[in-house]
Amino acid sequence: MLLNQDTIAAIATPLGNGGVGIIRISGNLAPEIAGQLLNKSLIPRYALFSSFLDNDGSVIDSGIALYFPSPASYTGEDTLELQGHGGSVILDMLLRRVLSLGARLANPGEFTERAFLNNKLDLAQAEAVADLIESSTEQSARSAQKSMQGVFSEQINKLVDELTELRVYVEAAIDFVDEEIDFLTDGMVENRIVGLLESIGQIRKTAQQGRLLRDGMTVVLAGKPNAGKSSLLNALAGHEAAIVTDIAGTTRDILRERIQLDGMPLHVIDTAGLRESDNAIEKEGIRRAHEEIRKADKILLLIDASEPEPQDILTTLPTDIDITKIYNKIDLLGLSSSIQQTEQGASCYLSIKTGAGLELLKQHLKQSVGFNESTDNIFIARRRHIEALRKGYEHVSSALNQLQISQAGELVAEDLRQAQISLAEITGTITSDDLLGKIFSSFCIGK
Ligand SMILES: Nc1nc2c(ncn2[C@@H]2O[C@H](COP(=O)(O)OP(=O)(O)O)[C@@H](O)[C@H]2O)c(=O)[nH]1
Ligand SMILES: [Mg+2]
Repeated sequence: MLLNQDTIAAIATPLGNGGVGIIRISGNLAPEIAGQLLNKSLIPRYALFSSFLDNDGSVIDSGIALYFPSPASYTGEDTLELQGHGGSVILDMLLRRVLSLGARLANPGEFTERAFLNNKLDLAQAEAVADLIESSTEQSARSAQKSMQGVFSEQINKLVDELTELRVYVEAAIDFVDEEIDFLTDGMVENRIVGLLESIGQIRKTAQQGRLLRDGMTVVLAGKPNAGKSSLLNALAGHEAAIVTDIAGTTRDILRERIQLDGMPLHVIDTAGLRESDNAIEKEGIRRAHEEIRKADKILLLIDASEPEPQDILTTLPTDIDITKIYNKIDLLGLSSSIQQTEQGASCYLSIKTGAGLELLKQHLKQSVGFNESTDNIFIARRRHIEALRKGYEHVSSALNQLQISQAGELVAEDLRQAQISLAEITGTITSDDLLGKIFSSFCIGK
């Protein structure tokens, strides 16, 4: 994407009335606009109290002007910031005056887009700027701050560097045909590929947590009819969202509730009970239940603790999604509530009816996103990043396969190159205009 030369301007503070309102101007015309607008000369990076003048010399407003000459500014361009009074009419008047001096209105995210194009920050950092502004919890704000400071990008850059180095080595091995076999079978390449897979796997895990902090975790309630799925939805939502009866097969449609657990966003989905059915409506409900289960970040499998374990249902659930078994109705058995962590996942014993164990379950849900723990190591991430990491991982896996099975140097090198491309999309060293347009257009104006 080419950097255009227009000078852009926008009100950077939110709409409405406030103590201070800020207008930002970025581009070559910024110093000239300052010359026309102010009655004093600017000193770079010094707060200058000045009048903001209209073209007839009358005073529109007065306040602080700040000038950041290129390249030491947010966008990397000459930037002028005007801090006036925060009323929408007065700010509009000032903005119109700035536009009359040659600036044009900035598009959403255009300041940050310029910062990206001028190498002030990479794409993951630019996205983190928007994520920081939009954070709805302290944890997501902290992890967005991490990404913005480059913690995520640093790890990606390290991976890309390692991939490049290894690819160059493999390509060199191909050129020395006689020695190719030695180069590729001495174990070094294989060890390094295995190491790369481990590193990508680790970063994927953290990124996945970061994405859940940003977007919220999707939890699907699944299980046999009458296990207590709808009761749990109501208990978590704190109101009667779903109909609860002792008639098996009450829930057919999918029910969705957006819930905050102490500030952690959670999407809870109630589904039809899983069982063999001849009823066309119930069958459709069960089909939809499976569809939601496949898309979940976590499955809560509701089990009536007073009944035998539903092995038949367990085998129909995806193996790559986290499952927590909820043994409900412990009040019928006189058991006390508890939660156990096993290799296969967690098991939680509770009674939705008496409320015993619900708090344990909530803690468990927060913990599985790392919400309760310190967010020291978590950086914010988006679905796009997870997808790029997944592709990168697959290409490196494929490289390992090529090496072990066919010892085909060219194919190994090609897989490593593809992995490099996938990962570089995260920081934006390789991107398309489409992607940039999509990312920056979702920003607010003035950022
Ligand atoms: N004794 C007891 N009954 C419960 C408990 N949780 C739910 N139930 C009852 O189990 C029946 C089925 O509940 P429901 O939430 O509709 O189950 P679903 O079919 O899985 O959605 C209802 O009569 C509930 O009142 C519990 O913890 N203890
Ligand atoms: Mg139900």
